[in-house]
Amino acid sequence: MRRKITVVGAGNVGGTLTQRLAERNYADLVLIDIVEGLPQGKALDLLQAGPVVGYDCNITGSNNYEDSANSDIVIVTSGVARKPGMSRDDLLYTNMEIIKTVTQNVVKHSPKCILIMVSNPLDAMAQMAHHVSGFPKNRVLGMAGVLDTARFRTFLAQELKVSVTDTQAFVLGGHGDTMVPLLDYTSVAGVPIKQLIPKERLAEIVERTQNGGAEIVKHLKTGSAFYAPSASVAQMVDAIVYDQKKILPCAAYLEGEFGIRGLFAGVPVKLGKNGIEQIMEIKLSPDEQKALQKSADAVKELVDLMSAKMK
Ligand code: LAC
Repeated sequence: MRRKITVVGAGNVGGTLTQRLAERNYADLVLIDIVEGLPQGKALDLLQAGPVVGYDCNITGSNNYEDSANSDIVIVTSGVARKPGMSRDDLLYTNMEIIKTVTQNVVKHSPKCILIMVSNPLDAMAQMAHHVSGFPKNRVLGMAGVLDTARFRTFLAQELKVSVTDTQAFVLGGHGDTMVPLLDYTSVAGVPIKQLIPKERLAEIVERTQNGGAEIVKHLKTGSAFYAPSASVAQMVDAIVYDQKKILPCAAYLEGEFGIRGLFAGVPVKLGKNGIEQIMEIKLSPDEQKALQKSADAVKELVDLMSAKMK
């Protein structure tokens, strides 16, 4: 049987992600949305690009989760996006209801899938999906670290006028302005970043990374980023589909790792065919550990708000 991947949410992230996955040609795809016609129209349009681009996977658009049945991987992009001036946290109550319903539907039809969460506030929504699904922790993860790291790498490459492919970095923590770029694990062609960029300038680049999503929302005015977010998800899907055992920063459920318990936060994980196969407990400096804890505390605040609302 062909591999099957479902993308829930046919907005900009979902549509662009479906295009990226179609062009990889490794799975049949289902695009689901509650808006009638939107997933059908986008799926048909993508299908008609197949003869030109050279992919032959099936792409179905639907408003019905039955069409997503028995998916191997389900990516959830549903929910409202930020408007200028809003933080990701401002989306909490609206998106938690959406994610609850979506997760119930996904689980009902694809009980064995790996669930990748993309909706914001990311870590809280991953926590919600984990809770509602009852899935083991290796099968629920969130996309944010790859995106945040990509932004950091882009800015570093711009600063040094080098290829982005030469930059290596890790951004951990929650997907919010408390995220933690790890400078000791950041390098350019193997040269530690601290040798290449003065401290003050590096701090500015870190700050721009932390506000990377908001910078784009400010430009777009009517929505948030989608090219880099969808590319980041696609890299995670590749790691799972090809069982690459790739080390990527992802939101994962922590049970004591990095001193964090019972909470999702962005950490380096090994991604393979079983989803999260290992959490890499890399060594952090005391400052970084403190910053990661602060970031986890920010996630905890949101999780507590959700728990109170659900009672
Ligand atoms: C961003 C939003 C999607 O970081 O969280 O662009």
